[in-house]
Amino acid sequence: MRVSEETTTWTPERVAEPGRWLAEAHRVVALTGAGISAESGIPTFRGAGGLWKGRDPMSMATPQAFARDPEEVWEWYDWRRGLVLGCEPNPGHQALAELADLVPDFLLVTQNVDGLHQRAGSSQVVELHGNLFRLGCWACCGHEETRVDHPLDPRPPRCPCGALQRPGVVWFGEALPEDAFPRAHRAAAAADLFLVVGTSSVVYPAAGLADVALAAGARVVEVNPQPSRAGVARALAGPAGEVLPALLRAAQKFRESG
Ligand code: BJW
Repeated sequence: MRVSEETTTWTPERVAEPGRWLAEAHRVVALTGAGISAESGIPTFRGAGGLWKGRDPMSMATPQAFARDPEEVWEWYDWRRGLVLGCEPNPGHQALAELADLVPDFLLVTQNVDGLHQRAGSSQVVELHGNLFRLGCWACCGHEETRVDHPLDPRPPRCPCGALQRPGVVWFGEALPEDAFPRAHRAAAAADLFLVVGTSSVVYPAAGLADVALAAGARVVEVNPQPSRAGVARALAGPAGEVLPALLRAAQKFRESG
């Protein structure tokens, strides 16, 4: 559901109260999506600019596409690795890394595969959809490795078992990494405050986490230039790189004065 931007546009005044909620919360979960990396120069999946290197990401991010043409899909992911390596975390990533020091129990759950949260200094990150720099076995032998070099081989390299290797990300119809979703779900169910940042909230099961938190009585705060959710305690329409630092400052100010 799309919420009116007019009534939700962020201002320092509209951030003050959620800042207080943050300062008072014991258990906070932040769920991030592609929008938080947009200001670092990484395109989002849906909406304007959704064509990446002439390809629709939705048609590439499937096991069917890799089965049909592993070299094309591999080459596209390798191009994305290069793109991400040329980008830096932005103030939105950095604010979330700092929030972890403010809140007693903070968990960062991301749908992103770009590793920018870790590069911004977040140490506890649940990656629901894998990571661009991880490689897995297409035949599911269980072999995994991490490679940050770029470019990688022009064709999918071979796994030690002889099968092709594939990008270590989660494609449509595939299960999320073992433990990632149960951990995120447990944290959402126990959260006082749940932040939803830069996601269109259309991909499940990630999008359902905010509903889990809402049903358990948490306040949900959304940060997105085009808020995607109904039922939130506060929608802050604006870019994450501006709104999250303001939210962090508001929480810090409340702590210092309290
Ligand atoms: C800004 C901004 C700024 C811009 N600041 N914000 C229940 C109901 C219906 C369907 C399903 C269901 N449960 C499962 C399904 C099926 C499917 C699904 O959800 N389909 C729907 C699309 C209909 N889900 C799956 O298949 C999942 N697997 C699964 O459920 O497995 C079950 C299973 C169990 C056991 C055995 C086997 C199977 C897997 C989902 C995998 C998603 N993969 C991708 C690709 C990852 C790899 C890659 O990167 O290539 O993940 S798809 C893509 O979408 C990517 C993203 O993580 C994900 C979410 O996108 P996100 O992050 O929300 O980005 P956008 O572009 O959509 O939105 C960006 C937002 O940012 C916008 O709102 C902007 O306004 C905002 N923005 N600038 C803040 N500056």
